[in-house]
Amino acid sequence: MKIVAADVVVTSPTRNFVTLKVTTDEGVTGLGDATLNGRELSVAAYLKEHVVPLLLGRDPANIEDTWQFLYRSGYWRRGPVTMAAIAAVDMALWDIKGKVAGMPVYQLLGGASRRGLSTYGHASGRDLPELFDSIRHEKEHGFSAIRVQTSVPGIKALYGVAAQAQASGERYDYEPAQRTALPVEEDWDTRAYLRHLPGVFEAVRNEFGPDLALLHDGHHRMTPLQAARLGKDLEPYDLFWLEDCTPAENQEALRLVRQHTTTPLAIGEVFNSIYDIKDLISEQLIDYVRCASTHFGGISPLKKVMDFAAVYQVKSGFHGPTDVSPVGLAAQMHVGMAIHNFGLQEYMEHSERTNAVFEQSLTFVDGLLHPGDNPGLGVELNEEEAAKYEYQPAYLPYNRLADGTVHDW
Ligand code: KDG
Ligand code: MG
Repeated sequence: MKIVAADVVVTSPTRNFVTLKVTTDEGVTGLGDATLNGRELSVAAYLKEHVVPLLLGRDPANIEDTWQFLYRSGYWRRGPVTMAAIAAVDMALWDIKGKVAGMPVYQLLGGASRRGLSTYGHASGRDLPELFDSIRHEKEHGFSAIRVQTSVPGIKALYGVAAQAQASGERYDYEPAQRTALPVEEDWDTRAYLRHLPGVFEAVRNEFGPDLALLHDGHHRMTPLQAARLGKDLEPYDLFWLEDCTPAENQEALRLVRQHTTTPLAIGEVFNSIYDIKDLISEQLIDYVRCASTHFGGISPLKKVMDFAAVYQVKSGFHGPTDVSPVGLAAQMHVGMAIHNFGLQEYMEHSERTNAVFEQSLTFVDGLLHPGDNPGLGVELNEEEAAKYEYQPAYLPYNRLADGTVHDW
């Protein structure tokens, strides 16, 4: 079998997605996700200009060889653009392999290690009543693990907090980050945040009891010492994990955080290769790997990093926001089904319009996500629907401190 075409589809059904569709001479097609939030067209161009010409004529069966060829022959290794492009090819080839075999990809990765994937939902509120409402809503939706993000007095706009309360009965705005034609400025004050957050978790624990798994995303904003203090202050509330407590590019920081707290740590959503995370795993400085199939080079490296992590009792907590497309989500669901050291899957649910563009076999029942048993990844692209939605320039926000200094967002 040979690859005869590889097309890059950019579509924006409520948000931008970059999808690679690989076609073989036998008419089998495979899909891959190459979406890089806020920098989408750079990956589309990388694929079109530098990867598609290399794929034509190759045997789609040789996934590992193609991965190594794209990684090594480019000379300029790693980086989010390169690795998202390689990820899309890797996923598309696994999709094709599954379709040819007549099996879902998780079967090719070793078969199911569980009935389905435990997931976490997202709650936020500008005050405690709003936050409690939001948590109740997520619980009713089937989640038994919930990420809690809250406003902080004195900070106007805060990561992960919806700007409006949900109207009763309506789905919650899970991913409230502003997306605008130019980046909007938000404000930040770490001391105010550190003072406020433990009280919120105390109130949530008192209201919802000890069973509910609670998570929190620090979104890279603290120094190691601040993160260590927050981890300690949150210990009485028994978090499932504290995510991205320090900027991810300084992995040394986690050594200090780890020395001071037993709050479990999760990191990796912005990592794109094993070299970003290997020391964190082998030194047991983290508990959960947050890497996403889309930004980590695809299914092949995600499976490998999790097998490596298994040696150190480190589990998965793959990044599943809505900027990972349904194809990327499916790819990591198949990995999550197969590995022994699965931990928890982030699940943000895509919009109805997105689900019309990406027809999926996934199921979500009683908090358990399953990729379905269709051959391959279980996602098909409805190209007519995709063509309806043109690319929209959409930047993430950024932060400034009170004195005007740019801070991590
Ligand atoms: O593109 C950025 C988002 O994916 C990120 O802000 C979401 O941190 C995030 C999360 O944990 O889902
Ligand atoms: Mg995060």
